[in-house]
Amino acid sequence: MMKRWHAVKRLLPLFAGLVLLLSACGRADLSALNPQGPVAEKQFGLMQLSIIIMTLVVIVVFAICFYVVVRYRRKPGQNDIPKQVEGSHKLEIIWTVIPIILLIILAVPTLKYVFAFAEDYSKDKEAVKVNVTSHQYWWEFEYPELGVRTAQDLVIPVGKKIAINLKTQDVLHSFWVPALAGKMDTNPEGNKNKMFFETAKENVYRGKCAELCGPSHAFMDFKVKAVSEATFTAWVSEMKAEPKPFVGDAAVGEKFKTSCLSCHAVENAGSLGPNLKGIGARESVGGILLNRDNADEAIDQGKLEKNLHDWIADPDKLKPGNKMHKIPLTDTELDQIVDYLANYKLDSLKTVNKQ
Ligand code: HEC
Ligand SMILES: [Cu+2]
Repeated sequence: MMKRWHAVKRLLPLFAGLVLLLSACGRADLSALNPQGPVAEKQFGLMQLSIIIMTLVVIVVFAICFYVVVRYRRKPGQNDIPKQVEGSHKLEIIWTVIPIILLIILAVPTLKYVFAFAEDYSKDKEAVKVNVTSHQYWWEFEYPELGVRTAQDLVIPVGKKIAINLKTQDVLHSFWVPALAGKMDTNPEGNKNKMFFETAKENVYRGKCAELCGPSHAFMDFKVKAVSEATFTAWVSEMKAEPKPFVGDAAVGEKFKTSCLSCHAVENAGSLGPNLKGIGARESVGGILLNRDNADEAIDQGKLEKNLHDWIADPDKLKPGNKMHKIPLTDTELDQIVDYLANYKLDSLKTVNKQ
């Protein structure tokens, strides 16, 4: 009795660890096990189907195994070799046919959905088209039919199919929003992958790069911001409007133009670095420095300013190997640039950001 208790006590940290580990599963904004849209739901259905079938197989096999071990164990005084069953047609047919039937049960819905998920909505008038371009280590989102470009936060309307066209600017990456759809590789131009998803729930979903792509791969996070259709329309017109002029000293504005806008854009143009239009309304800086901890809170202006400050002061420290280098700035220049960016808000996202 004492001994058994000791064993349990020794295993306690392991159990506690497992509980802690598993309790992190199932976040509605990050988990494939907590699907938030029809594509993810069907994919979750496939997972459940295979887990149920596999569990039944394990239970039956183990039950038979235990039964045989106990029922046919060697009895005291038993020295003869039991009846051998090798070459039994009956048994061989049973253990060939049952797995085939199970595989067919798995294969039919899997194949059906593989084709359904490959459906191309890029010509569908109702769908919102987005060209996703992955970069080491950030995400660019272009809405070709709307004439809008943004980065890091993919803003989508609820209830509409989002037709995604994937490509990479450099190495292979993989686009993954676990709560909305399975992952898909981003390939170089000429070999585009397509996918789609939708959600009915307004929320901020977390996305990840799911293909090891360099030293800062683990920091290549992004968000999908699902908003109402009205908010989305307002967001699009705001994104198409003229960029907000620099506030602060003219000389700092000039410095911002020459030192920062050589790589960044505040217009709807392609650029070497992420588009900075409306950066004060984003969920994060650099994809990883969160401006609020969850979507029911307001964007924390203090956090946002600190994040911008930390990022601009030393980007390589936060994301080793990224393509933005440390730029020599005076404190005044840094403060004014942070102030401009942190207050570059978007009215359309005000309620979404709970301001
Ligand atoms: C050599 C090109 C280059 C220059 C010059 C440059 N950046 Fe960047 N910047 C980048 C790249 C590339 C990224 C994306 C880094 C990543 O996440 O991997 C970035 C990211 C950022 C981000 C985060 C954007 C987001 O969506 O979260 C901010 C803010 C930023 N830069 C501000 C500045 C400011 C301010 C300056 C001028 C002082 C500047 N950058 C100069 C290339 C540049
Ligand atoms: Cu990556």
